[in-house]
Amino acid sequence: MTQDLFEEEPLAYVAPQVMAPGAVLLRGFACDVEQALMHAVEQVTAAAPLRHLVTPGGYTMSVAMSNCGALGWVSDRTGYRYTGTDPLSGQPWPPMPDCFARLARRAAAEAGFGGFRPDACLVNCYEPGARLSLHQDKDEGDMSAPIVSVSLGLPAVFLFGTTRRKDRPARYRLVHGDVAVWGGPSRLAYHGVAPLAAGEHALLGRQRINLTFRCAA
Ligand code: MD6
Ligand code: FE
Repeated sequence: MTQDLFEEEPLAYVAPQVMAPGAVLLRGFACDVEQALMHAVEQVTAAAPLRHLVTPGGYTMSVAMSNCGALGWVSDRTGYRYTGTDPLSGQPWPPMPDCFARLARRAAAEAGFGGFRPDACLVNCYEPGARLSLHQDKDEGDMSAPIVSVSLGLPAVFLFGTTRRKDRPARYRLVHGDVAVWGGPSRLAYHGVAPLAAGEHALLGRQRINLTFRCAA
């Protein structure tokens, strides 16, 4: 038997893999709760549908987004910001499912950030070709809290740089169940996602779902 026979198999979580000071990958950390997460994603996106936001520069994002929790991240021609209501419905964002909050808290603690209580979860849906250009997450009120990012479905190449835009980012292949956490000295690291390759995931089909947890208030 060779290792590559198992290339797409989710690994059981072992230990953090360090990307940079304050930034780790927890490989397979979300695998044991995948069914609960998927069910919750369906509930959230039924109440607050995935949509393609427009950037302040006038581009339509290739990633489709929704939110849950007290605050949700939105973009339009006037800028990026967090809102308490979904601009599509005028209603509050759906509450953060317990399985989301528990996983995010557990992942942050594993990465060395105890007491993480996110108030915002961005749900990102990537179809083949969708990408996210290099950026910093800097619209949040609490920079002492980390970002926790959960990958489900098709694999993606995650780009993770430094706090300087000009530094070439490292590339990490994220698969179903992987969790990335960045905070402390890496909280403002530039990061992004390379164009998603086509494929078919056993549970999610032709898409990647990413859940990004923040303390936004
Ligand atoms: C990811 N997403 O999809 C990482 N940041 O793996 C992000 O970094 C992100 O999707 C800010 C706003 C939307 C995002
Ligand atoms: Fe980001």
